[in-house]
Amino acid sequence: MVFTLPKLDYSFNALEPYIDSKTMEIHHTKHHQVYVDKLNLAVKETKFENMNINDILKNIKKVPENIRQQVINHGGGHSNHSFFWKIMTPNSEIEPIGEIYKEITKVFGSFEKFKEEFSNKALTVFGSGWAWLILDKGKLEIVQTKNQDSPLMENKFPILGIDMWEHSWYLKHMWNKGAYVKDWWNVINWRQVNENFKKQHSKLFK
Ligand code: MN3
Repeated sequence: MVFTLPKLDYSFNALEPYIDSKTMEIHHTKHHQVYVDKLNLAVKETKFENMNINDILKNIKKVPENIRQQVINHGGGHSNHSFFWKIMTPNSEIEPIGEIYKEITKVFGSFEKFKEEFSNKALTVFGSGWAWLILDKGKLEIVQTKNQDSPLMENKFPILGIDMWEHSWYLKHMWNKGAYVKDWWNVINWRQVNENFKKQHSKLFK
């Protein structure tokens, strides 16, 4: 057991009423745990056991073909979910703060316009996948990825992301995924999102 399930910074019911307690519990202790377990199985007795998952994903072509797809699926799942838990909080600022506020306003015109564009990207994920705000060579962009594919595999750095697999909302919102996306905006940890942006940005422009 090398990769482990990260602890949540808040309790399962902390994101109520927007994300329900049962969904959080199952999502974290069952779904995410399976990604961790299957990743461990895939990299067992290889050098990848001792590496950081994000570094592995950034260099995915160096992973031998016989285990590569397993690492993409379960390593991506582990990385994406670890990221996702961090960008949510019961103490959301509701609107972006700091540097990311300035950049979002600059690139998308306003926070409202960004929110609309991002929500649209999330709602048009067909099948299972994610919508992301990423930095691509220093530029903010909204993209989708399929399944558990990580933006890191294309050298794109996640700043904000939403899980668009049905397991993220079905217990509470059922068929109404629009309601899930709408609710999700109330639990974003903009402090963390701003840190994600500053960290990647300073790496690029130092
Ligand atoms: Mn999920």
